[in-house]
Amino acid sequence: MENNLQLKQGNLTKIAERIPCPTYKRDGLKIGIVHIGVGGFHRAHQALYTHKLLEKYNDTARNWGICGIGIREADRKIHDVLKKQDGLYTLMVKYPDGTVKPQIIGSLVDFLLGVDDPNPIIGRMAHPDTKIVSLTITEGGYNFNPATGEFNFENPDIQHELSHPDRPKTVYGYLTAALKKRRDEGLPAFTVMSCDNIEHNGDVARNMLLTFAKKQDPGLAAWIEKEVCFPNSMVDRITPVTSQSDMDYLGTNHGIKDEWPVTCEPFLQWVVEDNFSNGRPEYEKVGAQFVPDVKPYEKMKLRLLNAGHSVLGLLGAIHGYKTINACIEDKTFARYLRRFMDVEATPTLDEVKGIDLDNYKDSLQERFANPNIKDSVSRICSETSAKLPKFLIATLAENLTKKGSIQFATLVIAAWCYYSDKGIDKNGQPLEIIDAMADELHESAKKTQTDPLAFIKQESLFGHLSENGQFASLYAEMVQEIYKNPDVKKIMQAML
Ligand code: CS2
Repeated sequence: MENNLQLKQGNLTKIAERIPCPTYKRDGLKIGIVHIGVGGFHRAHQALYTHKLLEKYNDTARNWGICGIGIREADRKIHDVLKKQDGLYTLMVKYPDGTVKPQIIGSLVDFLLGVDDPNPIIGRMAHPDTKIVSLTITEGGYNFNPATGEFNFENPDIQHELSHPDRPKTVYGYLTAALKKRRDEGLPAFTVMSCDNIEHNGDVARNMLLTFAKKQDPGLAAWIEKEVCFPNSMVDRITPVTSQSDMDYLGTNHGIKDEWPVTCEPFLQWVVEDNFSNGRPEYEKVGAQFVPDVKPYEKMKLRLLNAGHSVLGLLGAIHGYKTINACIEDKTFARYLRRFMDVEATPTLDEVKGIDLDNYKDSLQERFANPNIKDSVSRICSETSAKLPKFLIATLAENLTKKGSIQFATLVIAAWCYYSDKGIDKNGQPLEIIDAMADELHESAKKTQTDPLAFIKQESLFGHLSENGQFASLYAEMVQEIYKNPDVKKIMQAML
Protein backbone atom coordinates (compact mmCIF):
# COMPACT_ATOMS: atom_id res chain seq x y z
CA MET A 1 0.00 0.00 0.00
CA GLU A 2 1.34 3.39 -0.98
CA ASN A 3 1.62 5.30 2.23
CA ASN A 4 1.06 8.95 2.97
CA LEU A 5 -1.26 9.39 0.02
CA GLN A 6 -2.14 13.09 0.04
CA LEU A 7 -5.88 13.68 -0.01
CA LYS A 8 -6.69 15.52 -3.24
CA GLN A 9 -8.88 15.05 -6.30
CA GLY A 10 -6.15 13.44 -8.38
CA ASN A 11 -5.65 10.69 -5.79
CA LEU A 12 -9.32 9.81 -5.26
CA THR A 13 -9.25 6.68 -7.42
CA LYS A 14 -6.47 5.23 -5.30
CA ILE A 15 -8.03 6.42 -2.03
CA ALA A 16 -11.35 4.86 -3.05
CA GLU A 17 -9.68 1.45 -2.80
CA ARG A 18 -9.19 2.14 0.90
CA ILE A 19 -12.17 4.12 2.16
CA PRO A 20 -15.46 5.34 0.60
CA CYS A 21 -15.02 8.35 -1.67
CA PRO A 22 -17.51 10.51 -3.61
CA THR A 23 -19.04 8.47 -6.43
CA TYR A 24 -20.46 11.57 -8.15
CA LYS A 25 -18.51 13.70 -10.55
CA ARG A 26 -17.35 16.77 -8.65
CA ASP A 27 -16.32 18.59 -11.74
CA GLY A 28 -19.03 20.98 -12.88
CA LEU A 29 -21.01 21.02 -9.62
CA LYS A 30 -22.79 24.36 -9.30
CA ILE A 31 -22.44 26.38 -6.14
CA GLY A 32 -25.92 26.84 -4.71
CA ILE A 33 -24.85 27.26 -1.08
CA VAL A 34 -22.33 29.67 0.35
CA HIS A 35 -21.39 28.74 3.88
CA ILE A 36 -19.76 31.06 6.41
CA GLY A 37 -17.83 29.31 9.20
CA VAL A 38 -16.40 26.02 7.95
CA GLY A 39 -15.52 24.43 11.26
CA GLY A 40 -15.73 20.78 12.22
CA PHE A 41 -19.45 21.03 12.85
CA HIS A 42 -20.42 22.21 9.37
CA ARG A 43 -18.23 19.52 7.85
CA ALA A 44 -19.83 16.80 10.02
CA HIS A 45 -23.37 18.05 9.41
CA GLN A 46 -24.67 20.20 6.53
CA ALA A 47 -21.77 19.35 4.21
CA LEU A 48 -22.44 15.66 4.89
CA TYR A 49 -26.19 15.98 4.19
CA THR A 50 -25.28 17.71 0.93
CA HIS A 51 -22.75 15.00 0.11
CA LYS A 52 -25.37 12.30 0.76
CA LEU A 53 -27.77 14.08 -1.54
CA LEU A 54 -25.14 14.21 -4.27
CA GLU A 55 -24.42 10.52 -3.75
CA LYS A 56 -28.08 9.56 -4.15
CA TYR A 57 -29.47 12.14 -6.58
CA ASN A 58 -26.61 13.09 -8.80
CA ASP A 59 -28.97 14.76 -11.27
CA THR A 60 -31.16 17.07 -9.20
CA ALA A 61 -28.61 17.75 -6.47
CA ARG A 62 -25.90 19.11 -8.73
CA ASN A 63 -27.01 22.72 -8.18
CA TRP A 64 -26.21 22.53 -4.49
CA GLY A 65 -22.44 22.41 -4.21
CA ILE A 66 -21.04 24.41 -1.30
CA CYS A 67 -18.53 27.24 -1.32
CA GLY A 68 -16.93 27.64 2.12
CA ILE A 69 -16.23 31.15 3.34
CA GLY A 70 -13.80 32.37 5.98
CA ILE A 71 -14.09 35.97 7.11
CA ARG A 72 -11.58 35.93 9.98
CA GLU A 73 -7.82 35.63 10.01
CA ALA A 74 -8.31 32.46 12.07
CA ASP A 75 -9.91 30.86 8.98
CA ARG A 76 -6.69 31.01 6.99
CA LYS A 77 -5.60 27.55 8.06
CA ILE A 78 -8.78 25.77 6.96
CA HIS A 79 -8.67 27.79 3.73
CA ASP A 80 -5.10 26.66 3.00
CA VAL A 81 -5.81 23.02 3.88
CA LEU A 82 -8.98 22.80 1.83
CA LYS A 83 -7.38 24.55 -1.13
CA LYS A 84 -4.53 22.05 -1.04
CA GLN A 85 -7.00 19.15 -0.77
CA ASP A 86 -9.40 20.42 -3.48
CA GLY A 87 -12.10 20.88 -0.84
CA LEU A 88 -11.92 17.21 0.15
CA TYR A 89 -11.73 16.03 3.73
CA THR A 90 -12.23 12.86 5.74
CA LEU A 91 -15.16 12.46 8.07
CA MET A 92 -14.42 9.88 10.75
CA VAL A 93 -17.49 8.58 12.58
CA LYS A 94 -16.54 7.10 15.95
CA TYR A 95 -18.74 4.39 17.42
CA PRO A 96 -18.91 3.50 21.12
CA ASP A 97 -17.47 0.02 20.46
CA GLY A 98 -14.25 1.54 19.16
CA THR A 99 -15.06 1.25 15.45
CA VAL A 100 -14.08 4.23 13.32
CA LYS A 101 -15.70 4.64 9.90
CA PRO A 102 -13.89 7.14 7.69
CA GLN A 103 -15.19 8.46 4.37
CA ILE A 104 -14.21 11.25 2.03
CA ILE A 105 -16.71 14.09 1.64
CA GLY A 106 -16.88 15.98 -1.65
CA SER A 107 -19.63 18.58 -1.34
CA LEU A 108 -17.32 21.51 -0.57
CA VAL A 109 -16.29 22.62 -4.00
CA ASP A 110 -14.56 25.92 -3.30
CA PHE A 111 -13.31 28.05 -0.43
CA LEU A 112 -12.84 31.82 -0.27
CA LEU A 113 -11.05 33.79 2.40
CA GLY A 114 -12.19 37.38 2.81
CA VAL A 115 -9.49 38.85 5.00
CA ASP A 116 -7.28 40.03 2.15
CA ASP A 117 -10.03 40.86 -0.33
CA PRO A 118 -13.75 40.65 0.43
CA ASN A 119 -14.85 41.17 -3.21
CA PRO A 120 -14.70 37.56 -4.44
CA ILE A 121 -16.96 36.59 -1.53
CA ILE A 122 -19.46 39.34 -2.25
CA GLY A 123 -19.40 38.28 -5.89
CA ARG A 124 -19.97 34.63 -5.00
CA MET A 125 -22.87 35.45 -2.68
CA ALA A 126 -24.40 37.68 -5.33
CA HIS A 127 -23.96 35.08 -8.09
CA PRO A 128 -27.25 33.98 -9.70
CA ASP A 129 -26.50 30.32 -8.79
CA THR A 130 -26.30 31.11 -5.05
CA LYS A 131 -29.62 30.35 -3.41
CA ILE A 132 -28.67 29.95 0.25
CA VAL A 133 -26.12 31.56 2.53
CA SER A 134 -25.79 29.34 5.58
CA LEU A 135 -24.04 30.13 8.83
CA THR A 136 -22.19 28.38 11.61
CA ILE A 137 -20.55 31.43 13.13
CA THR A 138 -20.97 30.26 16.77
CA GLU A 139 -23.21 31.70 19.43
CA GLY A 140 -20.84 34.65 19.90
CA GLY A 141 -20.80 35.51 16.17
CA TYR A 142 -24.25 37.12 16.16
CA ASN A 143 -22.98 40.26 17.84
CA PHE A 144 -25.69 40.82 20.41
CA ASN A 145 -25.66 41.50 24.11
CA PRO A 146 -26.37 38.08 25.69
CA ALA A 147 -28.57 39.50 28.45
CA THR A 148 -30.65 42.01 26.48
CA GLY A 149 -30.45 40.50 23.01
CA GLU A 150 -29.64 43.95 21.58
CA PHE A 151 -27.33 44.40 18.61
CA ASN A 152 -23.88 45.63 19.64
CA PHE A 153 -23.15 48.73 17.58
CA GLU A 154 -20.03 49.41 19.64
CA ASN A 155 -18.15 46.58 17.94
CA PRO A 156 -15.39 48.41 15.96
CA ASP A 157 -15.81 46.06 12.99
CA ILE A 158 -19.49 46.96 12.79
CA GLN A 159 -18.62 50.65 13.01
CA HIS A 160 -16.16 50.17 10.16
CA GLU A 161 -18.75 48.42 7.99
CA LEU A 162 -21.38 51.09 8.53
CA SER A 163 -19.11 53.66 6.96
CA HIS A 164 -17.38 51.32 4.44
CA PRO A 165 -20.13 49.09 3.05
CA ASP A 166 -17.76 47.87 0.34
CA ARG A 167 -15.16 46.65 2.88
CA PRO A 168 -17.16 44.27 5.06
CA LYS A 169 -15.62 42.47 8.02
CA THR A 170 -18.44 40.72 9.83
CA VAL A 171 -21.19 38.50 8.53
CA TYR A 172 -23.59 41.46 8.55
CA GLY A 173 -21.42 43.58 6.27
CA TYR A 174 -21.00 40.69 3.84
CA LEU A 175 -24.69 39.88 3.78
CA THR A 176 -25.79 43.47 3.14
CA ALA A 177 -23.11 44.02 0.47
CA ALA A 178 -24.18 40.87 -1.39
CA LEU A 179 -27.91 41.42 -0.95
CA LYS A 180 -27.56 45.00 -2.19
CA LYS A 181 -25.79 43.74 -5.31
CA ARG A 182 -28.54 41.18 -5.92
CA ARG A 183 -31.25 43.77 -5.49
CA ASP A 184 -29.49 46.23 -7.80
CA GLU A 185 -29.02 43.52 -10.42
CA GLY A 186 -32.63 42.38 -10.19
CA LEU A 187 -31.72 38.95 -8.82
CA PRO A 188 -33.87 37.16 -6.26
CA ALA A 189 -32.65 37.22 -2.66
CA PHE A 190 -30.97 34.20 -1.12
CA THR A 191 -32.10 32.50 2.07
CA VAL A 192 -30.05 33.14 5.21
CA MET A 193 -29.96 29.83 7.05
CA SER A 194 -28.49 29.89 10.55
CA CYS A 195 -27.21 26.56 11.84
CA ASP A 196 -26.01 27.77 15.23
CA ASN A 197 -27.07 26.71 18.70
CA ILE A 198 -29.29 29.68 19.46
CA GLU A 199 -32.96 29.50 20.27
CA HIS A 200 -34.87 30.88 17.24
CA ASN A 201 -31.58 31.11 15.36
CA GLY A 202 -33.28 32.25 12.15
CA ASP A 203 -35.29 34.96 13.90
CA VAL A 204 -32.15 36.15 15.68
CA ALA A 205 -30.20 36.28 12.41
CA ARG A 206 -33.08 38.21 10.87
CA ASN A 207 -33.42 40.72 13.70
CA MET A 208 -29.70 41.34 13.86
CA LEU A 209 -29.29 41.72 10.10
CA LEU A 210 -32.27 44.07 9.86
CA THR A 211 -31.06 46.18 12.78
CA PHE A 212 -27.68 46.53 11.12
CA ALA A 213 -29.11 47.15 7.63
CA LYS A 214 -31.53 49.80 8.89
CA LYS A 215 -28.55 51.82 10.10
CA GLN A 216 -26.47 51.18 7.01
CA ASP A 217 -29.08 51.53 4.27
CA PRO A 218 -32.78 51.76 5.24
CA GLY A 219 -33.95 51.15 1.67
CA LEU A 220 -31.99 47.92 1.51
CA ALA A 221 -33.31 46.93 4.94
CA ALA A 222 -36.87 47.22 3.66
CA TRP A 223 -36.02 45.00 0.67
CA ILE A 224 -34.36 42.40 2.93
CA GLU A 225 -37.37 42.44 5.23
CA LYS A 226 -39.62 41.62 2.31
CA GLU A 227 -37.47 39.24 0.30
CA VAL A 228 -35.16 37.23 2.55
CA CYS A 229 -36.29 34.13 4.45
CA PHE A 230 -34.52 33.07 7.63
CA PRO A 231 -35.60 29.52 8.58
CA ASN A 232 -35.11 28.49 12.19
CA SER A 233 -33.34 25.18 12.66
CA MET A 234 -32.17 22.69 15.23
CA VAL A 235 -28.86 21.07 14.40
CA ASP A 236 -27.24 18.24 16.28
CA ARG A 237 -24.08 16.20 16.10
CA ILE A 238 -21.29 16.07 18.65
CA THR A 239 -18.11 17.05 16.84
CA PRO A 240 -14.97 17.07 18.99
CA VAL A 241 -11.84 19.02 18.15
CA THR A 242 -9.64 17.08 15.69
CA SER A 243 -6.47 15.80 17.32
CA GLN A 244 -3.09 14.77 15.98
CA SER A 245 -3.97 11.19 16.84
CA ASP A 246 -6.94 11.35 14.43
CA MET A 247 -4.59 12.33 11.63
CA ASP A 248 -2.12 9.65 12.69
CA TYR A 249 -4.94 7.08 12.69
CA LEU A 250 -5.75 7.84 9.06
CA GLY A 251 -2.10 7.64 8.14
CA THR A 252 -1.39 4.40 10.00
CA ASN A 253 -4.60 2.55 9.16
CA HIS A 254 -5.35 3.79 5.66
CA GLY A 255 -2.16 5.42 4.44
CA ILE A 256 -4.01 8.70 3.83
CA LYS A 257 -2.63 12.13 4.58
CA ASP A 258 -5.42 14.52 5.46
CA GLU A 259 -4.29 17.69 7.18
CA TRP A 260 -7.63 18.41 8.81
CA PRO A 261 -10.06 15.50 9.06
CA VAL A 262 -13.22 15.78 11.16
CA THR A 263 -14.35 13.31 13.81
CA CYS A 264 -17.89 12.96 15.11
CA GLU A 265 -20.39 10.70 16.85
CA PRO A 266 -22.80 8.48 14.86
CA PHE A 267 -25.87 10.51 15.90
CA LEU A 268 -27.05 13.09 13.35
CA GLN A 269 -30.13 15.32 13.39
CA TRP A 270 -31.41 18.37 11.56
CA VAL A 271 -34.86 19.87 11.97
CA VAL A 272 -35.52 22.91 9.77
CA GLU A 273 -38.43 25.19 9.04
CA ASP A 274 -39.51 24.97 5.45
CA ASN A 275 -39.11 28.67 4.78
CA PHE A 276 -36.76 29.43 1.89
CA SER A 277 -36.61 32.47 -0.40
CA ASN A 278 -35.14 30.87 -3.49
CA GLY A 279 -35.46 27.07 -3.41
CA ARG A 280 -33.64 24.50 -1.31
CA PRO A 281 -31.99 21.08 -1.55
CA GLU A 282 -34.25 18.13 -0.86
CA TYR A 283 -32.52 17.36 2.40
CA GLU A 284 -35.56 15.41 3.59
CA LYS A 285 -34.46 12.66 1.19
CA VAL A 286 -31.33 12.15 3.27
CA GLY A 287 -32.73 12.35 6.76
CA ALA A 288 -33.44 16.01 7.59
CA GLN A 289 -36.88 16.88 8.93
CA PHE A 290 -38.76 19.89 7.59
CA VAL A 291 -41.34 21.18 10.04
CA PRO A 292 -43.57 24.26 10.25
CA ASP A 293 -42.24 25.29 13.68
CA VAL A 294 -38.88 24.23 14.99
CA LYS A 295 -38.96 26.14 18.29
CA PRO A 296 -39.88 23.28 20.63
CA TYR A 297 -37.08 21.12 19.14
CA GLU A 298 -34.50 23.87 19.51
CA LYS A 299 -35.44 24.60 23.07
CA MET A 300 -35.30 20.93 24.00
CA LYS A 301 -31.89 20.44 22.44
CA LEU A 302 -30.32 23.62 23.81
CA ARG A 303 -31.65 23.23 27.31
CA LEU A 304 -30.93 19.51 27.62
CA LEU A 305 -27.97 18.64 25.40
CA ASN A 306 -26.04 21.89 25.27
CA ALA A 307 -26.81 22.88 28.85
CA GLY A 308 -26.04 19.31 29.91
CA HIS A 309 -22.65 19.60 28.26
CA SER A 310 -21.93 22.82 30.17
CA VAL A 311 -23.05 21.26 33.46
CA LEU A 312 -20.61 18.39 32.98
CA GLY A 313 -17.93 20.60 31.43
CA LEU A 314 -17.64 23.28 34.09
CA LEU A 315 -18.02 20.99 37.08
CA GLY A 316 -15.84 18.36 35.39
CA ALA A 317 -13.10 20.90 34.63
CA ILE A 318 -12.77 21.82 38.29
CA HIS A 319 -12.84 18.19 39.30
CA GLY A 320 -9.97 17.55 36.89
CA TYR A 321 -11.72 15.46 34.24
CA LYS A 322 -10.45 15.98 30.71
CA THR A 323 -13.28 14.51 28.65
CA ILE A 324 -17.08 14.46 28.73
CA ASN A 325 -17.13 10.67 28.76
CA ALA A 326 -14.87 10.65 31.83
CA CYS A 327 -17.40 12.94 33.55
CA ILE A 328 -20.39 10.78 32.74
CA GLU A 329 -18.64 7.56 33.73
CA ASP A 330 -18.59 9.05 37.23
CA LYS A 331 -21.95 8.12 38.81
CA THR A 332 -22.16 11.33 40.79
CA PHE A 333 -21.79 13.42 37.63
CA ALA A 334 -24.27 11.24 35.72
CA ARG A 335 -26.87 11.49 38.47
CA TYR A 336 -26.30 15.20 38.89
CA LEU A 337 -26.78 15.76 35.16
CA ARG A 338 -30.00 13.78 35.18
CA ARG A 339 -31.34 15.67 38.17
CA PHE A 340 -30.57 18.96 36.45
CA MET A 341 -32.33 17.79 33.29
CA ASP A 342 -35.36 16.34 35.09
CA VAL A 343 -35.93 18.92 37.79
CA GLU A 344 -34.75 22.17 36.22
CA ALA A 345 -34.59 21.96 32.42
CA THR A 346 -37.56 19.71 31.57
CA PRO A 347 -40.23 21.80 33.36
CA THR A 348 -39.32 24.75 31.12
CA LEU A 349 -39.79 22.82 27.86
CA ASP A 350 -42.81 22.76 25.60
CA GLU A 351 -44.33 19.57 24.27
CA VAL A 352 -42.26 18.22 21.41
CA LYS A 353 -44.35 16.19 18.98
CA GLY A 354 -43.16 12.64 18.53
CA ILE A 355 -40.42 12.87 21.15
CA ASP A 356 -40.47 11.09 24.48
CA LEU A 357 -38.36 13.30 26.71
CA ASP A 358 -37.27 10.46 28.98
CA ASN A 359 -35.94 8.53 26.00
CA TYR A 360 -34.31 11.68 24.69
CA LYS A 361 -32.51 12.22 28.00
CA ASP A 362 -31.44 8.56 28.14
CA SER A 363 -30.03 8.86 24.65
CA LEU A 364 -28.13 12.02 25.58
CA GLN A 365 -26.49 10.21 28.46
CA GLU A 366 -25.51 7.39 26.11
CA ARG A 367 -24.11 9.82 23.56
CA PHE A 368 -22.10 11.66 26.22
CA ALA A 369 -20.75 8.32 27.42
CA ASN A 370 -19.34 7.28 24.00
CA PRO A 371 -15.80 6.39 25.13
CA ASN A 372 -14.40 6.60 21.63
CA ILE A 373 -15.32 10.21 21.04
CA LYS A 374 -13.16 11.79 23.75
CA ASP A 375 -14.88 15.15 23.49
CA SER A 376 -12.74 17.49 25.55
CA VAL A 377 -14.03 19.42 28.51
CA SER A 378 -11.98 22.37 27.24
CA ARG A 379 -14.04 22.45 24.00
CA ILE A 380 -17.26 22.45 25.99
CA CYS A 381 -16.04 25.20 28.33
CA SER A 382 -14.72 27.35 25.49
CA GLU A 383 -16.76 30.52 24.96
CA THR A 384 -18.96 29.76 27.95
CA SER A 385 -19.87 33.45 28.09
CA ALA A 386 -21.64 33.11 24.73
CA LYS A 387 -23.20 29.75 25.55
CA LEU A 388 -24.46 29.82 29.12
CA PRO A 389 -26.90 32.72 28.79
CA LYS A 390 -28.80 30.71 26.18
CA PHE A 391 -28.19 27.19 27.40
CA LEU A 392 -28.62 27.54 31.15
CA ILE A 393 -29.20 31.05 32.51
CA ALA A 394 -32.49 31.29 30.60
CA THR A 395 -33.67 28.09 32.32
CA LEU A 396 -32.61 29.41 35.70
CA ALA A 397 -34.40 32.71 35.20
CA GLU A 398 -37.57 30.91 34.13
CA ASN A 399 -37.46 28.68 37.21
CA LEU A 400 -37.03 31.69 39.47
CA THR A 401 -40.22 33.15 38.06
CA LYS A 402 -42.07 29.86 38.36
CA LYS A 403 -40.68 29.11 41.82
CA GLY A 404 -38.99 26.00 40.42
CA SER A 405 -35.70 24.43 41.46
CA ILE A 406 -32.53 26.43 40.71
CA GLN A 407 -29.85 24.71 42.79
CA PHE A 408 -28.31 22.49 40.11
CA ALA A 409 -27.84 25.37 37.67
CA THR A 410 -26.66 27.73 40.39
CA LEU A 411 -23.77 25.47 41.35
CA VAL A 412 -22.67 25.44 37.70
CA ILE A 413 -22.52 29.24 37.72
CA ALA A 414 -20.55 29.23 40.96
CA ALA A 415 -18.17 26.70 39.36
CA TRP A 416 -17.83 28.97 36.33
CA CYS A 417 -16.84 31.85 38.62
CA TYR A 418 -14.15 29.77 40.32
CA TYR A 419 -12.94 28.51 36.93
CA SER A 420 -12.72 32.07 35.54
CA ASP A 421 -10.95 33.38 38.61
CA LYS A 422 -8.44 30.66 39.37
CA GLY A 423 -7.94 28.90 36.04
CA ILE A 424 -6.96 25.71 37.85
CA ASP A 425 -8.71 22.50 38.80
CA LYS A 426 -9.17 21.26 42.36
CA ASN A 427 -5.73 19.65 42.24
CA GLY A 428 -4.06 22.89 41.20
CA GLN A 429 -3.58 21.82 37.56
CA PRO A 430 -3.93 24.69 35.04
CA LEU A 431 -7.08 24.80 32.87
CA GLU A 432 -7.11 26.08 29.32
CA ILE A 433 -9.56 28.99 29.23
CA ILE A 434 -10.76 30.02 25.77
CA ASP A 435 -13.31 32.83 25.93
CA ALA A 436 -13.68 36.16 24.16
CA MET A 437 -14.66 37.59 27.57
CA ALA A 438 -11.90 35.80 29.54
CA ASP A 439 -10.37 39.02 30.94
CA GLU A 440 -13.67 40.53 32.04
CA LEU A 441 -14.78 37.23 33.55
CA HIS A 442 -11.52 36.97 35.45
CA GLU A 443 -11.74 40.57 36.71
CA SER A 444 -15.27 40.09 38.06
CA ALA A 445 -14.60 36.63 39.46
CA LYS A 446 -11.55 37.70 41.40
CA LYS A 447 -13.64 40.18 43.41
CA THR A 448 -15.60 37.25 44.85
CA GLN A 449 -13.54 37.17 48.06
CA THR A 450 -14.69 40.71 48.92
CA ASP A 451 -18.06 40.70 47.17
CA PRO A 452 -19.50 37.19 46.79
CA LEU A 453 -21.97 38.42 44.15
CA ALA A 454 -19.39 40.19 41.98
CA PHE A 455 -19.47 37.56 39.23
CA ILE A 456 -23.24 37.49 38.80
CA LYS A 457 -23.36 41.28 38.78
CA GLN A 458 -22.08 41.19 35.18
CA GLU A 459 -25.27 42.49 33.60
CA SER A 460 -24.34 41.61 30.04
CA LEU A 461 -24.52 37.95 31.08
CA PHE A 462 -26.92 37.80 33.99
CA GLY A 463 -29.19 40.81 33.45
CA HIS A 464 -30.60 41.76 36.85
CA LEU A 465 -30.55 38.27 38.32
CA SER A 466 -28.16 39.31 41.11
CA GLU A 467 -31.02 41.41 42.51
CA ASN A 468 -33.13 38.31 43.01
CA GLY A 469 -32.78 37.48 46.70
CA GLN A 470 -33.37 33.75 46.35
CA PHE A 471 -30.78 33.29 43.62
CA ALA A 472 -28.27 35.71 45.16
CA SER A 473 -28.25 34.03 48.55
CA LEU A 474 -28.02 30.50 47.14
CA TYR A 475 -25.27 31.56 44.74
CA ALA A 476 -23.32 33.35 47.48
CA GLU A 477 -23.48 30.26 49.68
CA MET A 478 -22.35 27.95 46.86
CA VAL A 479 -19.55 30.13 45.53
CA GLN A 480 -18.13 30.55 49.02
CA GLU A 481 -18.27 26.82 49.55
CA ILE A 482 -16.30 26.18 46.33
CA TYR A 483 -13.72 28.80 47.24
CA LYS A 484 -13.32 27.16 50.65
CA ASN A 485 -12.94 23.71 49.14
CA PRO A 486 -13.06 23.25 45.36
CA ASP A 487 -13.97 19.59 45.70
CA VAL A 488 -17.12 20.11 43.63
CA LYS A 489 -17.95 16.43 43.59
CA LYS A 490 -18.45 16.49 47.34
CA ILE A 491 -20.85 19.41 47.01
CA MET A 492 -22.70 17.63 44.20
CA GLN A 493 -22.99 14.45 46.27
CA ALA A 494 -24.54 16.39 49.11
CA MET A 495 -27.19 17.70 46.72
CA LEU A 496 -28.25 14.30 45.37
C1 CS2 B 1 -21.57 21.81 22.72
C2 CS2 B 1 -22.01 21.72 21.28
O1 CS2 B 1 -20.37 23.78 22.20
C3 CS2 B 1 -20.85 23.10 23.08
O2 CS2 B 1 -20.76 23.41 24.23
O3 CS2 B 1 -22.64 21.61 23.57
O4 CS2 B 1 -20.96 21.98 20.40
C4 CS2 B 1 -22.62 20.35 20.99
O5 CS2 B 1 -21.66 19.35 20.99
C5 CS2 B 1 -23.37 20.36 19.68
O6 CS2 B 1 -24.31 21.39 19.69
C6 CS2 B 1 -24.03 19.01 19.44
O7 CS2 B 1 -24.99 19.12 18.47
